[in-house]
Amino acid sequence: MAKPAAPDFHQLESLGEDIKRYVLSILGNDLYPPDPFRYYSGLAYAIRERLIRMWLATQASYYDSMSKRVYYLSMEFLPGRFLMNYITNMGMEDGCRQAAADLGFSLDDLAEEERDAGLGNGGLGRLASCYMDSMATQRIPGYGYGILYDYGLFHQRIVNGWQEEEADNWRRHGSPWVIDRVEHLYEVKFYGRSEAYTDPQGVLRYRWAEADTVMAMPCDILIPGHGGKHVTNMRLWAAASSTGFSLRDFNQGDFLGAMQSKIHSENISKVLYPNDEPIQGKELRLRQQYFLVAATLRDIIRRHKKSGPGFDEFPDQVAIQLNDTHPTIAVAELMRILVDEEFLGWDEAWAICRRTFAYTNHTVLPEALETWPADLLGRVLPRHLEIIAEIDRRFLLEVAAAHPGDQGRQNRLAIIDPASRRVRMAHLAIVGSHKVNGVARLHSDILREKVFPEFDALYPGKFTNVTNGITPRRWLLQANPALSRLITARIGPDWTTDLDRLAELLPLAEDPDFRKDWRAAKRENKKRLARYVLRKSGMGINPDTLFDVQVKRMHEYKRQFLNVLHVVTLYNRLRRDPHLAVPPRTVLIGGKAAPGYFMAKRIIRLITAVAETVNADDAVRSRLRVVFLPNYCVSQAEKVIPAAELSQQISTAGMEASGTGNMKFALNGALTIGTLDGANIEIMEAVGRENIFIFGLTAKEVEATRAAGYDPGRRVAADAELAEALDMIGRGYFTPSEPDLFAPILDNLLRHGDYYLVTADYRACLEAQDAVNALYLDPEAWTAASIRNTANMGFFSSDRAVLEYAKNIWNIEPLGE
Ligand code: NBY
Repeated sequence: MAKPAAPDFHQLESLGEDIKRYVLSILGNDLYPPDPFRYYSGLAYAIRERLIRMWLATQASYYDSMSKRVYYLSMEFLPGRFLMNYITNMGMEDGCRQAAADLGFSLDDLAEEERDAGLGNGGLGRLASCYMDSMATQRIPGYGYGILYDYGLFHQRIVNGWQEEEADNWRRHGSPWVIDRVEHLYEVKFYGRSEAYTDPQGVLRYRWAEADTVMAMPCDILIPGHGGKHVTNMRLWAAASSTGFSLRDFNQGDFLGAMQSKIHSENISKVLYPNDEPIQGKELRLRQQYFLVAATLRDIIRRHKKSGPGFDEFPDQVAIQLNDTHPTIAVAELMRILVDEEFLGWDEAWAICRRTFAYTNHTVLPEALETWPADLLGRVLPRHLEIIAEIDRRFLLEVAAAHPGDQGRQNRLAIIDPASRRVRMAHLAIVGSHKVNGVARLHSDILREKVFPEFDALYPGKFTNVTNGITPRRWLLQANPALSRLITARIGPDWTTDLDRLAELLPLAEDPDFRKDWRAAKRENKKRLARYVLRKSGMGINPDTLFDVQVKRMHEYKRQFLNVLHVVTLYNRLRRDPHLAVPPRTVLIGGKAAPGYFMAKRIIRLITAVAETVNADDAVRSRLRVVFLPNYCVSQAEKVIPAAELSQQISTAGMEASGTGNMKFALNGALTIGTLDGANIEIMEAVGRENIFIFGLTAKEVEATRAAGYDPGRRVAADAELAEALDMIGRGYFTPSEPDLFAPILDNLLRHGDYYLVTADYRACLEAQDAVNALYLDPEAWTAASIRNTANMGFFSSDRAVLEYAKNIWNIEPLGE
């Protein structure tokens, strides 16, 4: 039978009427006065309807193909805004612009009405969202699974120079993108006890008794691939109490007690944890993790059973990717289901588990490796602790067989640390997976050689690398229309799904006309950002200065402090010599500090203090400005990154697993100043050593420097400019009314050994900045380097990354057309 012609789901002729109808019928609002939020919502519902139709068609093709699917389990997704992403990926931009204009709005203004979905902390969550986009675009059958937090990452305000946190109630006015599936509730258990019993065949078995239950409701967010032919979805779980309230308590007259237990269960999906350190003892966080895992596995198994095959074929149908250790309790949960509920033998169940799971590690910071006290885990998930102990017992027999008599090795590798009685989630993830990957080549090498060498020896070939990637749809096509238009005009539109095609721009770096157009596009973006900064902070910045940007979470290892030292030094040089031959600069810094991270918050205060002083100083005002951008988030990144000319990626080498901001900037034609850390190394190899400013110690040198007992005092004594900058900060030059404000930062550096080696890399950083200045004074050379950056970034597409996962880890073929 001939295939029916693909239906046209877009139907843009009726869009204007649809929008009005939705404003009336779904939102129950008047069309007048024409409120932008109402019209944004109306447009969103009109898009949503078209999307749902396409998604239903995609689902049908999944079932037809019976293909293996990947389930990407992540406690965090950071999609940002949806509207423009849907519109660009579905190719509806012209129609939507017209419809908005007919209603008296600009599409861009309507798009600004949307609140970001900020259900993640930073790189890890954003990576998950880029991978969703690429899986949909590359037709890799898969789903994202996560939690629908009522409150995303806190909103940051700057008050008197300090960070203040506000709740991010992102769905206060509803969200058109979230589709509640009230018909598919699952029960999730907590607490209670593990109970042994003998089945009718006389076999000893275990069940989970006297547990509390919470209901998990699936909420879907649709993810259209580019070109709009394939739509996948993210299934996010929301918690609901199982009974409304406990009837037993109510009957005893304890209404408030009954309500309490209802609130207790609904708390589970209330709020995303910021990646503070104290998170690891938090019972609610553990309950969140299990909630995600239990509901997701139920859903996966339901789908598996519906499609027919038995459990021996489970790993041929299902791949589960653990986005860091946060969902690792899934290993124990799948074992529990297979052994306790499906009655498989332990060995059979274990083989299935290992073939199903794979684990991505995103950090080597020892303090960030997740562990849970065994007694806490055993109280919340009693049966799981038993299962983990049994996995551990069998695993340690394996270790003992490979290294007889080596008790030290057993202790080091044990899943449950015998000394601290803490469950090491990374060990459970490694033992329970068939592949473990790092997120950039250097990071994967460090995992294998430094962090988990004994696991690598035990399991040759298990450790692998997939360098991170970013979606070119959001991060170039959508965020940077000016540059995208220019690129498409020269090389056609196919780069959006085949990013290597950008290499066709390389010869154009030699073309003065093209360079002129390139500069004009960049300038348009800089003006757009200047308007944004003016709107948000009342501060004017000059688009004819060098835009030097560092935006990312605030962390000591990312060394925003090193950036500040450069700013202070530049300030001192300009005060001494107002005619210094350097280009005028605007330094923009943004990022959130975890609420409990004292030092990171202090560094924000330092940045705002330096900004106040510098910006008020008439002697340098046309040469140097410093801006702290409050509330860095995905939608802000979309404005900042296309306007950046210099991208600061200056972490202590060996500490930033990969970075993905670094990729977004280079793709948008910013030149990187950075260390040989994470993916910076691969970016350098791609764009060419002469088109990037690399400085500082390598990861190996960092290790050696620390091992030799680094003495920051000597370094400072030998460097007058460094000593001067530190002295000003330490003496309260920037905060005269509170001279001791930054003493803790200086103490860290000078009395506690400068762990992040800021002073060690200071001079090299300044020399690299001298090279930046020299090149920027030659606009033609700078522009050529900028073009070469963009042209060489093809490798960093998340399309390449997910195809690598599909081939090397998931064993999944993309679906055909
Ligand atoms: O993951 C980041 C890495 O720092 C970065 O180098 C890498 O590019 C990116 C993607 O692979 N890690 C990250 O963003 N981590 C978190 O956001 C995070 C979130 C929660 C917790 C810890 C870390 N937690 O303990 O709950």
